Amino acid sequence: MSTAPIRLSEGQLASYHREGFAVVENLIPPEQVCALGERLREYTHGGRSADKLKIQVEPRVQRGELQVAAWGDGIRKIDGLVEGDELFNRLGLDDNIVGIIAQILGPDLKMFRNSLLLKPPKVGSQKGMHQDSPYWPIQPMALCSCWFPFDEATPENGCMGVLPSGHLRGPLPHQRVPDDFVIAEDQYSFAEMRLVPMKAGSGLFFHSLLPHYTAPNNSGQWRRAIALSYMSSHSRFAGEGEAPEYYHIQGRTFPGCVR
Ligand SMILES: O=C(O)CCC(=O)C(=O)O
Repeated sequence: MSTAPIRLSEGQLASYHREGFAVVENLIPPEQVCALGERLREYTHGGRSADKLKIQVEPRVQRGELQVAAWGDGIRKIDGLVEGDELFNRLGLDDNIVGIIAQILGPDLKMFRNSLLLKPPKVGSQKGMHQDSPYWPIQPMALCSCWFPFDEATPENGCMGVLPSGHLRGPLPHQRVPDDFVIAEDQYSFAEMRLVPMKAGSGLFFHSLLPHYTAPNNSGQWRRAIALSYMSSHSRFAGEGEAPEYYHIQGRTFPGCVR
């Protein structure tokens, strides 16, 4: 039985452009979320080699300030599974995700990055308020990420918090603080933040200039999520050195633009 593709309604699309984000419930079926979670656990807790993965450990674990029972309980981030694992590859090319991204960015698409963002219980630290584009060497600053949790994301375990319409302010001044790079505090108020609790498999689509934040996970529940970040193939590489080759998602490429 074929099911209708999931797309943003006109109202949701208008809301995305106005507020900088849109939530799509039941984006990924529970059995697929479960299979991805199991695959992830094989990498982090045994069964599959993690040697080729780009892994970032929680800073306090890395410095020896916090002990964890198993190596996988201290991981904060894993990059590049869409390129390196067939299950995650299918996710990066998923018709519903890519179809919605194409509604937002147009039909010619490259992937900028994909990151698993893990907040192990009692270990996962906060990610301070930031915009993604100031971290990224891509112009114009108009990428779109699909972020979805593998576990229910709650205020207690570190769901997303966003500053609605903050993307309309353009890039904001950021500053380095210990273990992070965040929007300068005088640029916003935490009171304006909207928390976005989400069920596992629901998707948050957000603009690369939308300020966002996640709290530390002080709960006893895991919060595992993935961020799939896409850009139009009309984008330009504005970083130092030779432009990398980005993962092609669909459509055309253009001379002088990201390859
Ligand atoms: O998942 C998180 O905790 C933070 C995610 C995030 O900040 C991002 O994807 O840019």
